[in-house]
Amino acid sequence: MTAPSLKRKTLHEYFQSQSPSQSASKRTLHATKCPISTATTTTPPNLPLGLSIIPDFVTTDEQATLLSFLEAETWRTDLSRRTIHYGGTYCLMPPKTASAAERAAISKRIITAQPIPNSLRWVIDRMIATDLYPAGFPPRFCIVNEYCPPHSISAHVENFRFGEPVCSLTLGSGDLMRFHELSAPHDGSVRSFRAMQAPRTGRKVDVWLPSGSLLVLKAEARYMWQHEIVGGRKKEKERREWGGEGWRRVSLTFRVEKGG
Ligand SMILES: O=C(O)CCC(=O)C(=O)O
Repeated sequence: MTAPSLKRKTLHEYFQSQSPSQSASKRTLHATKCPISTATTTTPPNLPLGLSIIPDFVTTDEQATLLSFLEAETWRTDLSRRTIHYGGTYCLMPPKTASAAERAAISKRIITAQPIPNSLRWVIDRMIATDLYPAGFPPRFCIVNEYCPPHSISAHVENFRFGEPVCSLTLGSGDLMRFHELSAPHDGSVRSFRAMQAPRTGRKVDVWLPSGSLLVLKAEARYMWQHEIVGGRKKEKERREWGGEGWRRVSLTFRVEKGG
């Protein structure tokens, strides 16, 4: 019997042939203790302008329904954390030989992916009912990220190809999101390593994302602050303290095309 390859799939391989649905072990919703007072973390005095958090945007039962639906979906494994891209995939890695013009074109490119499924439609309807998006211009893009204890997402600003707001729903365990203020707008992607070149002012703010909450990023918070989920060994230990062995956050980040 051949051992399964441990090599991560490349983005290219994914879009040549969709991988079969990964057998997903049944995971249960796991309560997390908020590490510090929610009042001080969700509304720190220096909160980036345009950032808001709607607590309890979905109920615990709704979270369980969403998580069990997502579990049966096809997940990508080309990063350390599992992801699903609905609507399209972007922030593509340019070949080393690409010219500046080719790089700029690639950074704007979106490869069509399966549309946001009907089972997630009610979340969009609720965001419309909350006046986050107009009914005639709902988000068509959603990235699902699964974070288990050591996982992270590097600091970045959402691609300027998309408009605002960018909304991220937290399912399962809560976590901290770190924001870094920039001195100028910069949407260099993590994949191209350009996100690391963004000009930071040095101001950073940690914001607690409670389970079931919706993070809303508009204006400065969307364009002038990078957001990051810090992972690694120290964070892994903290997450186990907050949520035990079952700590797991799944986020759904919705994006809308510009022009709405
Ligand atoms: O996990 C989150 O809430 C944010 C995800 C994110 O920033 C992304 O997918 O680009």
